[in-house]
Amino acid sequence: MAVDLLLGLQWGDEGKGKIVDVFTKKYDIIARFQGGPNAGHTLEFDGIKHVLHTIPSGIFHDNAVNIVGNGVVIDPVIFKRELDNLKKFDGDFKKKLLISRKAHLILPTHRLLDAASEAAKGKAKIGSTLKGIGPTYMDKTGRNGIRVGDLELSDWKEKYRNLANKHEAMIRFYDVDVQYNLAELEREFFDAVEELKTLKFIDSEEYIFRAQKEGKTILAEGAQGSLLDIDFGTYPFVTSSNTTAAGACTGLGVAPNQIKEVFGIFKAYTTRVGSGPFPTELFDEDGERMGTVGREFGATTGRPRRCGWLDLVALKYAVQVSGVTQLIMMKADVLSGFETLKVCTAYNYRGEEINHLPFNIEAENVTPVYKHFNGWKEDLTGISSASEFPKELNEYIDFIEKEIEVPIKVVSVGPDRLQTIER
Ligand code: 2SA
Ligand code: MG
Repeated sequence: MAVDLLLGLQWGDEGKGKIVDVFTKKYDIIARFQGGPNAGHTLEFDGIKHVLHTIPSGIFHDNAVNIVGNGVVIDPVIFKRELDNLKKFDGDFKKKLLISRKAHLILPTHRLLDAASEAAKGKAKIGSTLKGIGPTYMDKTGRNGIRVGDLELSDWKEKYRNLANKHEAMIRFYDVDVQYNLAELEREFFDAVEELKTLKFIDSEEYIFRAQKEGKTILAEGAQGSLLDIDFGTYPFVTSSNTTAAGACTGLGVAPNQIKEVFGIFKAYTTRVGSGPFPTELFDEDGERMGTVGREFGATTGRPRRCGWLDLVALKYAVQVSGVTQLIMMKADVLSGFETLKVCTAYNYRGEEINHLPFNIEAENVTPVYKHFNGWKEDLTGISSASEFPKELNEYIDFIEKEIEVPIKVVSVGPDRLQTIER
C-alpha cells in the first residue's frame, strides 16, 4: 500500500494539524518525519482547541497509530509536557504512540546554543523558535548527536556529559548574555527522559515497511512549510530540515516510488513568522485585518505572524518541488468582507518580469505583480457544501487551480473539524 504525504506549501501554519485530524479516519498510521517542537499543530473539535508540537495530529482518533519518525528531533521535556496535557482526555494515548530509535534528542544545551547563536546574530537573527532545532540537526549531520535508541544503552549519560560540556564551551565562545542554571535544566531533562522511556521505541523504517506490505494506509504529516526547507526555502531564514516531499523519504524510510497522493496545503493568503524575505507582505490595514480575523499568532511562541496576499509564484515552486497532486485551501473565511483581493502572479525582478523564484527574493530585488479580484461579502463559516460558495470565491479558486494546474479538493472555512468543505 502506498504512502500519502501532507505538506505545508508556504512558511508554515497553513493548518496541517486540522487537516491531518480530519483525514485520520482514512488512515491506519500517521507519521511525523521532520522538525520537532518548533511545530505548533492546532486542532479544534467539540469546542476545545489543542496544540501539538511533537506528537502527530492523528492522536485523537482511536483507529490510528502515531509514529514519531527518525527525521524528527525530540525534546523530552516538551514531549513530557505534551503527554501531560493529554492526560485530561480519555484514552490510552501512550499505546498509540511509537517513537523511532533513530530520532535525535534535543538536549538542554541545544536550546541554550540556539539562544546564544540568535543573540550573536543580532539584527540578522533567523527568528528561530528557540527550541534548539538548528543545533540539534547540526549535531546530527556532524555525527555527534544522541538518539532515542541510545537511551537503551548503558553509556548514554557519558556521551551526554561530553556533548553538554562541548556545548557549554561553544556558548562561552559566543560571548553573549545567556543566563542559565544547567543543573536545574538537567534535572528536568533526566526526569523527562524517564517518561520518554515508558513509550515504545521502534525501528520505524522497518515498522513502516512491514505496514505497507500488510496493506495499511499511511499518512506522513509535514511540519513547517516548503519555503522553510533547508535546501529550497529562503535560506538562511529557514528551519534545519527538509520540509518538502523528499523529507518524508529520509525522515521515515519511505521509498520515493511508494508515495502516492501529495496533499499540499496553503492559506488563501500568506503568513510568515520569524525573519526573512516575504514579497507579498502587507504593512497596511489589509494585513492587520488578516492577522486579527485569522488570529495569526505563533502556536508555539505566541509571536504575531506577518501577513500578506497569496503568492502564486512561490506556491507553484512549492508544488513543483514536492510533486503535489491535490491542493487544500485554508482560511477562506478570513478573506470575507475584503472589497478587493490581490494575488501575486509574477515578480518584477530587477526590471524584468519573471514567474519563478529567483535566488534572492529580498524586497529590494522583487516587486510582486498583482491580479485583482472582487471580494465576497458573505460569511463562510456556516457553509456546509461547495454549492453555497459565493461566485467571487469560485472565481478566486478557479483562477488558482488554472495557474497552478492542480485541483483544489478541499476548502476550509473555519478552525473546526466540521468547517471543512470537499469539492
Ligand atoms: P527554528 O526554530 O530553528 O525551526 O526556526 C527557523 C525558522 O523557521 C520558522 N518556523 C516556523 N514558522 C512557522 N510556524 C512554525 N511553528 C510555530 C507555529 C511557530 C511559532 O506553529 O506557529 O509558534 O512561532 C515554525 N517553526 C519554525 C521560524 O519562525 C524561523 O523563521
Ligand atoms: Mg503551526
